[in-house]
Amino acid sequence: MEISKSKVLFEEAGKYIPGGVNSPVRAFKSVGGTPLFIEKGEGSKLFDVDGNEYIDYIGSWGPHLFGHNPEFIKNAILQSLENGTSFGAPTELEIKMAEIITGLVPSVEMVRMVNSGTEATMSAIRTARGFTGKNKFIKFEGCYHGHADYFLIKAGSGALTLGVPTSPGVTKGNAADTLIAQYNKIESVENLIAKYKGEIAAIIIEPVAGNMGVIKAGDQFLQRLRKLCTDENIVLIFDEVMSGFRVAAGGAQEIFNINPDLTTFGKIIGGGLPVGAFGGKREIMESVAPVGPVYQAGTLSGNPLAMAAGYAALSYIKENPDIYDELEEKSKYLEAGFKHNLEKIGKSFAFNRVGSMMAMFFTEEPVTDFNSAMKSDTQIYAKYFHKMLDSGIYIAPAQFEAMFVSTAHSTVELDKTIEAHYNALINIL
Ligand code: HOZ
Repeated sequence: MEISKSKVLFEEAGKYIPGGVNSPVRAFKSVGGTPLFIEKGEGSKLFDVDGNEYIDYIGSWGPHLFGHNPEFIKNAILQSLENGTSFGAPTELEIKMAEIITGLVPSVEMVRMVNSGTEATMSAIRTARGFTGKNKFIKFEGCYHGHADYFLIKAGSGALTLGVPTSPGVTKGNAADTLIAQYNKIESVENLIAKYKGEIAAIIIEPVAGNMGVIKAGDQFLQRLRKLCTDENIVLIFDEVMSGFRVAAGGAQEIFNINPDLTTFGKIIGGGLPVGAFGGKREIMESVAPVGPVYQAGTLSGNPLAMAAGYAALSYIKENPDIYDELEEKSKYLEAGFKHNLEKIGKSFAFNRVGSMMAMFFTEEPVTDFNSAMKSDTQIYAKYFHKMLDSGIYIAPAQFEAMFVSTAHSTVELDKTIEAHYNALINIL
C-alpha cells in the first residue's frame, strides 16, 4: 500500500507537534509504522491523503455511531453556522440538549455541558468532593477517565499503551487522594472503604471499560458497588464517555439497570464535535456554580455548533430507538465471523463485546480486568493490526482500545472484515 504522502506529512508534523500527533495513540507507537493522514470520512469509510480507502472501526474513537459525516448532522452544523460560531451566552438549544439528555438517561436530572470527556470527569470528581466534603476517590486499574492529573494513575488507553499508566508530572500530592481498586473485584473496593472510612467522596468507573480493550463489569459487582456507595455516602460516578448512547440510548446504566449518582458523557453527545457533559442527581448538581459553590466554567461550553451536532445525533437516537437492534445485529454478525475464524485456526482468543463495542485479546484466558487484559500479546497485536490495515481495515493501533461498529457498516463490509481477520490470523500465527 502506497502511503508516501502520509510519510511526508508525519515527518513534517514531528517538527512542530510532539510526536507528530495531537493525541498519543494516533502515533502508531505501539504497533510501529506511519500513522495515516486522513483526508475525509464518509459513512463507514476513511480515505487517506494517498487515496487509500479503509473500512473504519475506530469511528473517531467512538463518536461516529452513524458513520462519518451523516447528512443530518452535517446539515445541522451548517444551519447553525449561519448564525455564528460562539456567543459565550446562553442559547435555546442548550435547554433542548439538556432536556433530551435528561429524557434519555433518567438518572440525570440536571446536566452541565463541557468541551470534552476529560473536562466532564474532572468536573464530576470536583462536584462529588464539593458535595460530600471528602477528598479521596476510587478509580479502577486500567480504567481511563481522561488526562486530569489525579486520573493518570494506573490508567488505561494511551497511558497504558505507551507504558506510562502513571504519568510523570503527576505530583505525589495529586496522586495522594486517588485510590486504586481492581475492576470486577468488589473485595478490593470494600478493603479501601474500610481502610479510608469516611474519607471517600466518589467511586468512578467505566461500567463498560473501553480503555483496556473492552471489558464488561459484572452485574453483581455493579449492584454491590451501588449499595456500598449508598451505605457509605459515596458518590457513584459512571463514566459513560464511551458507553453513553453507544451501548443503549440510556447508556450502560440502562443495560445494568443501575442509577449512578453522576454520569459523564462525551463522544456521541457531540455528534463528532468536541463536547462533554456531566450530570446526575439534582441535589448534587445544585452544588455546581452558580447555584452552589463548586466552580466549573468554560468559554466554549454549550457552543452552538457543537450543540447543533450533538442535538441532531441525540434526536436521531430518540426518534429511531431501533438503531440499537441494528447495531447489535451487525456487531453480533462480526463477532460470530471472528469467532468462527478463531475456531477454524484452532485458537480461542478472548473476545469481549458489549453492543457495538468489542475487542479481541491475544490471550486464550478470559479477560475480566486489568491483569487479565495485560496477558494479551501486544507484539502479535501489532502484526495483526498491520495485516488488517494492508487489507483496508482500520482498527485501533493499540491492543488496549475498543473497536466500534456503526450503523453505516454494510454486510458486505462486515464480510470483508471477517475475511481480512482470517487472512491476518493465518499469516501471523
Ligand atoms: N483517548 C482515546 C482512546 N481511548 C484516543 C483519542 C484520540 O487519539 O483521538
